Amino acid sequence: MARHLITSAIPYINGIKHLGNLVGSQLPADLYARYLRQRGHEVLFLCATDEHGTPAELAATKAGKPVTDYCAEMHQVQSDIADGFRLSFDHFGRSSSPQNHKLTQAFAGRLAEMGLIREVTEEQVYSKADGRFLPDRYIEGTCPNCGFESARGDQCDNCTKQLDPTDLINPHSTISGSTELEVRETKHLYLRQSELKGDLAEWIDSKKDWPILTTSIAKKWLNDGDGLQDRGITRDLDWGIPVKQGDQTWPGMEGKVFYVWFDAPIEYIACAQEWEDAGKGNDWARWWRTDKGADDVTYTQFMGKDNVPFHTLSFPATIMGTQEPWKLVDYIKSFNYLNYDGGQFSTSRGRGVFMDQALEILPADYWRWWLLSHAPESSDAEFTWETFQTDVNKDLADVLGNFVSRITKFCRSKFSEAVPEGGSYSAAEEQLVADLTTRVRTYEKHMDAIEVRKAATELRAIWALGNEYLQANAPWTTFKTEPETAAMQVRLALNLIRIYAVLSAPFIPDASATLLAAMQTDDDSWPQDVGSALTALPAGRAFTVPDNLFRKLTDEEREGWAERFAGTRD
Ligand code: B3M
Ligand code: ZN
Repeated sequence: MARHLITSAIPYINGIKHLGNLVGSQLPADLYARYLRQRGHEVLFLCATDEHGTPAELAATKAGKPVTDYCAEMHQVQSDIADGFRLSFDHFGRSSSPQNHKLTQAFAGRLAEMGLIREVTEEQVYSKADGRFLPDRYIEGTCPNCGFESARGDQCDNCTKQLDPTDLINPHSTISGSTELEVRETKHLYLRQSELKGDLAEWIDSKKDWPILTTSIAKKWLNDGDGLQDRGITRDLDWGIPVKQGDQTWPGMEGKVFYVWFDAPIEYIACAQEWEDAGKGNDWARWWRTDKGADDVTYTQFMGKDNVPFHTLSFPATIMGTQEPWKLVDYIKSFNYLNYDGGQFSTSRGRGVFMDQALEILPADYWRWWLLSHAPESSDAEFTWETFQTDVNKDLADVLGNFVSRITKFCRSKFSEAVPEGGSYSAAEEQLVADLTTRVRTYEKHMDAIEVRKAATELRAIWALGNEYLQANAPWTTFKTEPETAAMQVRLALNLIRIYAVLSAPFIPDASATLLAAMQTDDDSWPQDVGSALTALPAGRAFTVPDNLFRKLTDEEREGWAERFAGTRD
């Protein structure tokens, strides 16, 4: 039994995430956490909402609510949706928690002590009408690169060029619309991460087993062009963690807050403190401090590729720079993008399916199965309604669902609603045990390596073995001449349902629970030895025929959904 710390990138608070976000971090993290727990490991699985920064302030203003109320409400909304998708976080925290305030300020103080913070005076756009600086999304204007008229202060959405507020032509405040803007000097803190370049490069080089997607992005930022630049970690905003060094004020930094990307990853640690403070566990430090037992912990992070630079460089720099015994990540599993029906998911245009909408139209397992079995690991992937309909109908209804319904109904009609006795195995059963054993070992190998698609392919093949066995041995025919043999075949197949429930649980936890309940067992032990696992349900054990485990999606539904999610949501 090993100890595993697992975190998913923490979703921004400003709105509900789409399915591309879900499959890029939270969902595969949940798959892995569930799998490791089933294998008997001690797991701490954490996620939170990322609540600071201009997006949160602007969304609150748009909603006409104080930002603290807005964040509290949206945290609850995201938490409920996570429950709906059966994301099995041990704690779903908030980056605005008191724990994160304290810890973020402590990190900044320690980094200053280590000589890794410098103060920089820079020019920022100030709005007289609003009485404030206008960072990032608080300012819009014409893009100097492409002429797009609504480019934001941090980026042009049309040509994707990264911008500074001072680059914009004819800028205006997005708060008041005022064009009475001027450039003023303001002081900010920079993390001297360039000082840590050597340590970071060595650390990344030592991670030979990391996915290429992760290391290639890290190395690009480390070595390309500008290289690893020092990074501004403060902002002229009201909403955020006040800039302090530990519990001391920071002269000249009054009224400023830390940049959202500085405090967000620290929330991974603060979240463990929140977990402990909520009475859900004890000793957060055992997971995070190598001087308190965390050397034994394997720490795995999950995220989309756009978040990789912050997790391979900035956050490790924050941790290494303290020279304190914090746990560093051991493995970073990153994902490409999931596209939507020939284009991109778009939050601003409401294009694609968002997490709340997905749960309105189908139960979580349909989405979990499709998304995980198409996880964008080696390249971007695409959601289309056609593939969704075809795959769900085939894998879940025709292969798994059909196997379960065929064998339980046959047993009920020819024997009873209890596992029949029957004779002993013949060559076909021995062969099935051998084939299953090989496939289960391969499935474990892929799950251990977090090869999500490969694991799904193997699981699908394991389900198919059951149907192939029934097809080849046809207990409904055997029954007419050799009822004892048919009874043995049915006994084996009913036991196979229990094994399917156990193996499938990380992907489709609800269906798995339904199957175990139908088999009237709470024995969810992993099939270490497939042969003996096939005897877990003894002759005489009562069962019930589960109602349609998975239904088929119709053409009308598919067409309706394609139309509904083409993009209008505001
Ligand atoms: N909130 C970006 C995102 O949701 C950001 C991740 C933070 S992880 C510390 O994609
Ligand atoms: Zn542009």
